[in-house]
Amino acid sequence: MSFMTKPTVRHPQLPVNDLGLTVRDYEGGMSTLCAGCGHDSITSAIVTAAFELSIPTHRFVKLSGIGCSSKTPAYFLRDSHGFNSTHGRMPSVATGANSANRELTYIGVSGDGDTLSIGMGQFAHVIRRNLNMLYIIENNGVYGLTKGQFSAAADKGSIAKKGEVNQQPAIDPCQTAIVLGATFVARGFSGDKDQLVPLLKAGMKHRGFAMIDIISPCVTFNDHEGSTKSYEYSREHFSPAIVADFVPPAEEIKVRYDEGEAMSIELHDGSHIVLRKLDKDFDPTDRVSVLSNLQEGVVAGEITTGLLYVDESQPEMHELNNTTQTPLRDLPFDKLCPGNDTLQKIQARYR
Ligand SMILES: Cc1ncc(C[n+]2csc(CCOP(=O)(O)OP(=O)(O)O)c2C)c(N)n1
Ligand code: SF4
Ligand SMILES: [Mg+2]
Repeated sequence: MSFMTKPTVRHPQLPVNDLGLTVRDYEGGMSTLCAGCGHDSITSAIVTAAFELSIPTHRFVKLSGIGCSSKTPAYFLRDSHGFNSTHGRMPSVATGANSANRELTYIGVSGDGDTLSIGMGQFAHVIRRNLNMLYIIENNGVYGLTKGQFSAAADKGSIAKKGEVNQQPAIDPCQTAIVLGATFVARGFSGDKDQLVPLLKAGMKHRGFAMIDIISPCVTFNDHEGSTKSYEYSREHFSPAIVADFVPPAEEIKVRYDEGEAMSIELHDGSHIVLRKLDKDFDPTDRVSVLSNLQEGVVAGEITTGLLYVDESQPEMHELNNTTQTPLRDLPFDKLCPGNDTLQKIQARYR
């Protein structure tokens, strides 16, 4: 139960991070999701990533829409700021919060329905603004919370639990995000924490909009034979294009890779993402070739995973708008408020 506090007893040997915090400090309330739901595995990966990055818990903001996926921010980072908004409208709330304080780390959790159905308009515009946030889609191909209707991410031909066949093609969030101009696009699988944690860390550290589409099976409504978002199907068709390692600024990149098989991308804070290419022709900085590679994967029925596209050069929303570096709460009141005379003049224009 999310309203029940987990016991805070800690094993004395539990490792601590650079802040002296344990992984328990990054957890949240008890999950109320179905046992085995992929979303709980993603929660666990978020907790690990935040702990390993040693970001103070009160410097996070977690935001969501509506759905089983959107409930999950209650299960991690109990001491951070949070806002559970309305269905498909999380990007507006994230934009408002980030406008007021650019210094915090923003994590948005959404579902495939929340993003690709009702929230598609908001999704497009938050990408276009390059809002500095990590946007996670917990993608199970169904509306889990409302009992298993097909979402816009359900593949054509996918079979529902009661036998209905989906006739419409799926919207691929990764291809869509790249076409709309997203500057960091990745895909993972809830059942592969080793791949997911470095992707989440890199996404939290990317300057700009980072989207991770995470295949997250719904064990109650979409984990049967014929579903293309089940554990079995995902494991069989999993095709990593790239393996990502996250290296913090102070750490030396020790691991050596064969030339042509690895590339290192420096993030704005000096940390690196080291990418081991499994397919020599895959270049995550070349938009056109990434899109054609993803499309080939769709035709072959494969789920291409890893860091698919990254561009560290684009300005994020505050840089585009030349807004103040200082969070609004720290600005002197006379700088924030234009004063009574100015407000009267503005109001007079509308009379
Ligand atoms: C405006 C509005 N329309 C419809 C709903 C009903 N509704 C609640 S959750 C949901 C779909 C959730 O699906 P998804 O985002 O994929 O999350 P999941 O439960 O699968 O994790 C819908 C249609 C709502 N809450 N608000
Ligand atoms: S209904 Fe599906 S998505 Fe929702 S908690 Fe249960 S398994 Fe997870
Ligand atoms: Mg869903």
